[in-house]
Amino acid sequence: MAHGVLKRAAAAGQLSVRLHDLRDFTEDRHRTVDDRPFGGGPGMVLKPEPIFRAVESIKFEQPGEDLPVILLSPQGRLLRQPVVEELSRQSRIVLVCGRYEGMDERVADGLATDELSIGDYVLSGGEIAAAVVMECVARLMPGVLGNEDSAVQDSFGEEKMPGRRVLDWPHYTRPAEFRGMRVPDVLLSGDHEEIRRWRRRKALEKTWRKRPELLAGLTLEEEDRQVLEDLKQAPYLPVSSRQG
Ligand code: 4FV
Repeated sequence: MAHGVLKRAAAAGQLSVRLHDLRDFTEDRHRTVDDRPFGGGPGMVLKPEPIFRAVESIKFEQPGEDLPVILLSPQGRLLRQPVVEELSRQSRIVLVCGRYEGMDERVADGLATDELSIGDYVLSGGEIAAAVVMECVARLMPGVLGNEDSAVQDSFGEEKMPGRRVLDWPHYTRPAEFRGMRVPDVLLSGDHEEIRRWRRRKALEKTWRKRPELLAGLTLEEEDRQVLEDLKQAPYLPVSSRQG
């Protein structure tokens, strides 16, 4: 929160984050938030009561608000840019972060409105996953990104190819030649139409080579269909032998 996009979003009054310590919602003198799993097994499980009380205290502030309560866990649906755009349209969201082996299942069944995963791997806590969600959403807040980086040009950005989530085109900056590796001539040509076409082709090419599943089922415009046709014909040339 003290750096980068989240700091700028808070400074721009676009976003505020409150942290709620589950121990503040316990009633025993040991402020217990976890317990051993029913049915045995290793590790501990977060108890339901502190989580329910914490979220209900937030809901109590604005009765009637339909407040998204999102669990971060490997069991959640995968966080992707369309989900980030969806969340960025909400006025308020609650992110519930797990610890230990996870949370009592009644949190998912009886309190959460959604469950999100940042990827198929296991963290020690949901906080980093929550930070990923906050960073991605903050970047879409108006006035948060300086012109040095723009959400518009992002990979998967709706803007780049409306309706299509593709990988980014290659970016280059000075020097034009580095260790014998030259920047593609078209980018030095000043011919913006040619540059637009080159970038679109490169974004499609990268997506087709690295993430073909992103292109599945897409209706492509003629320009893009032609590019993919060419790619299918063109023998795959390793990176080093390709120029321009
Ligand atoms: C996770 C993920 C994740 C599971 C046990 C926290 C951990 C521990 N959250 N995307 N991947 N959570 O690994 O969101 O409680």
